[in-house]
Amino acid sequence: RPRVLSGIQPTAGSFHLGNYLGAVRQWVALQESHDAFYMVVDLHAITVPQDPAELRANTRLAAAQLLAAGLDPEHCTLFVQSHVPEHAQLAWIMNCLAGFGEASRMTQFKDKSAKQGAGNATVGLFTYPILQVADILLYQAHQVPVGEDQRQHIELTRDLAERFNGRFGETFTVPAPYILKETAKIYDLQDPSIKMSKSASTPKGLINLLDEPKTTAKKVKSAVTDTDTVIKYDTENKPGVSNLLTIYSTLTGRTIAALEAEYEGKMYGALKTDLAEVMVEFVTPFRARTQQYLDDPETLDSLLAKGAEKARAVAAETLATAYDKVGLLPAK
Ligand code: AQP
Repeated sequence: RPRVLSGIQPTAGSFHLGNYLGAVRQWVALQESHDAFYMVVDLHAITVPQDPAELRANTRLAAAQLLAAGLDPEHCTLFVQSHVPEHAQLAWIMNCLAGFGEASRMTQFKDKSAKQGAGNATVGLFTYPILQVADILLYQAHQVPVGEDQRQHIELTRDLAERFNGRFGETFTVPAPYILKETAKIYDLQDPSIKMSKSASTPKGLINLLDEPKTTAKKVKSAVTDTDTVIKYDTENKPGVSNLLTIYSTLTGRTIAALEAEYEGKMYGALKTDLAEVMVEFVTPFRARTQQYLDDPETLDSLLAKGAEKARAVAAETLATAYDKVGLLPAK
């Protein structure tokens, strides 16, 4: 079975709709057809300041949400990144292979470091994409299911895998991004020209899956559309409406064409009211399931421990090969 790997940060507490539709939803589907490794990337989270107690709680919360979304530990390997020390170890090797210039070209670093103010970003934030390279290569992943914003990091992963293989001999699988066109980028509900994001979106533009369902309904109903009245998928001229149609279509499994036909001649209000209902139906059981997993932290922790053990078996083997290829003297 081909292998997939992906990760999500435990930073914001609740996942947002972009995380779910852009990434996690695909993870759930791929666990049936692929040898799937999914992790909560706590080492990535600390590239920006975190409160230690909150980070710990959010790491469990992220795992609980992944299970609530449908990940099944019998069908995938679910773990916490820091439980597998090989990630940091391979990242060092990759740091020594990556060029300063190529790392400097990562747009996410440019955006995120700008937010921290000149000179304040950590070195960890700068090398974040290189840690991501290690995350992926450790598992010899064939595909990486992510949102569009991660495409550049997957390209870097491919470049470094090829560079390593070229220099030291065939070692790493060169991975491909797995990005579904329809949901590659879910947009902010208040500003459909930017992606929905925990750091850039205003609270009204961001759908947190763990929000009170009535808050979610309100946000959907006050989504920005346009001054036209036609409900049609047209990302160029109608980005707000198109985003709502994408969300609606993905959550219900109905095609955009079917939705356009259903809403022909209807007002934007009708679309928003119905989508609000669809959203509430989705988030209500999601919240309840997340809470169930949180209510039993011992089971959750032991499930993560088992996941880490399975992940480590694969990661340790890859790391040993990489160390050997590079010429590090094995400890006797
Ligand atoms: N708006 C989005 N549309 C589609 N996919 C998205 N992803 C994030 N936003 C969207 C995908 O979610 C996965 C997890 O991403 P992450 O761990 O990087 O999450 P994040 O950084 O918490 O997401 P944000 O909101 O994008 O954070 P900031 O604002 O800090 O940049 C990834 O596969 C990502 O592509």
